[in-house]
Amino acid sequence: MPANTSEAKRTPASSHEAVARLQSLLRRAEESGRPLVMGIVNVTDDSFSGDGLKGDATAAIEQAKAMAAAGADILDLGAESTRPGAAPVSSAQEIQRLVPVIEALRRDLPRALLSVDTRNAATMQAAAMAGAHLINDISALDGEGSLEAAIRSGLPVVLMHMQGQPGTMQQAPRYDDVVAEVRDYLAQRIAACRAAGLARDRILIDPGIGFGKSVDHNLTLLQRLQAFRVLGYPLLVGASRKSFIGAIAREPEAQRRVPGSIAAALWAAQQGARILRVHDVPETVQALNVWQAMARGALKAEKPNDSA
Ligand code: 9MG
Repeated sequence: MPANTSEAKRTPASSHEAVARLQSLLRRAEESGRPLVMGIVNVTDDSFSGDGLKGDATAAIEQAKAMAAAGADILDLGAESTRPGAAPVSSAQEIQRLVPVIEALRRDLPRALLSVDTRNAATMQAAAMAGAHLINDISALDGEGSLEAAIRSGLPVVLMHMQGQPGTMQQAPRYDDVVAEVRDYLAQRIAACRAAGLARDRILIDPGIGFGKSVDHNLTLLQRLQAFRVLGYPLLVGASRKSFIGAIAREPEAQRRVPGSIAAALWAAQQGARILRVHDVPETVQALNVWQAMARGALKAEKPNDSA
């Protein structure tokens, strides 16, 4: 069926449905000892295609479907590049790009859990109305009106740490103790969200690999991921294709950082990350399956009555 917005209905996920589905996935991850895979879907600007959607929307929908078929548990849809130096995108542009994609995916992939990567309050609201299930905010709901918008949406949220702003954050990142400072920041944002009425089961945390951090800051955070357990919230880690991998591997091309990204994903899984945000879904799923089978010592998980 062609991806056509005129056919797509707006079906906002109820707060209960969004939270229950996320919690059920997280429980499954906890029980199996294997993190969830969040596939990164970029809805960037492009020209119109022949099906009534902009070309970027069609491409994003196809990419999301391929990721879901390859085993992604969550699809993270973003319309603003947060790469250092990238130009900011207005909330109106973000909404224009994201809403048709969310609506089409709700119709075509009704079982997919849809996350929206945004730091704009208006986009959070529009995405929730269109049917998103999760808000992924790199500024931890610290932007104008974001906390209120997220609470009103009823959706769960990812609170991520970032030092500075995307345009300049990599110029001179500085910490006395990167683990303690990132952890304390997340603790403060959790406290602010809880005080404003965000329920405990609507919060996920993320140390923000690559966001205002040097290569060594990133490596220290990854080495000490377990230090975030004391906060008591599920941990999301996004290391995929990031520049610290390029620095270690001496690989300037982000697309050629897949092996390093998989190494980082497996490391984060071993350290207790509950969600891995990745570009390369089939490769990461295969690596996790092999890793998990070795940890189990068997091809398949034992069913409760298999041993009888
Ligand atoms: C949008 N985005 C880019 N990198 C990210 C990361 O590491 N975590 C989260 N939550 N979002 C990210």
